[in-house]
Amino acid sequence: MEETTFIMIKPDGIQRRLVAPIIARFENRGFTLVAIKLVHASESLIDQHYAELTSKPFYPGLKQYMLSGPVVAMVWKGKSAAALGRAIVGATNPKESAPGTIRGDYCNDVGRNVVHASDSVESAKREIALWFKPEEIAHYAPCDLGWVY
Ligand code: RTP
Ligand code: MG
Repeated sequence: MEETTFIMIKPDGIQRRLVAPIIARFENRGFTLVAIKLVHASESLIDQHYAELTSKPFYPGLKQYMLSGPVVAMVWKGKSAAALGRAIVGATNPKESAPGTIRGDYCNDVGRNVVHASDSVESAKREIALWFKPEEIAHYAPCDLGWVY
């Protein structure tokens, strides 16, 4: 089913010049970019984004990492975008992130894992509303020649 998901390139992804390769993976998989911006997040935005994790022992380090530089916030649209977005990003634990996934190709530390993907359709809706105003989401039909995706 056609869905949207929230994908974010974390500060280390930008510092490591991985913006274009990460975007390419979503384009290559046939997803359509409908929103994108570079944001240096506020503390409150990160607290809201990771609201479920604020009591975890690793949260202070996670927050410091997420505030250490700008991030690229994006909304991607396509079939099963939330589930496939997670598959493209790969597992949280570096020992389980398979080669071929973004994390499996670029990361070996859970605390420096380059990219975020919404973990469900419901999380995607919440995160998109948190990071984007409705008018920042583009509504357009990708050129469909009948044989591209
Ligand atoms: P994300 O939300 O960033 O896409 O990551 P995720 O779903 O794969 O993992 P989640 O459980 O939501 O955790 C969010 C981020 O917190 C950091 N983390 N550190 N044990 C640890 O030190 C630990 N566990 C999680 C990671 O940066 C993870 O992406
Ligand atoms: Mg998560």
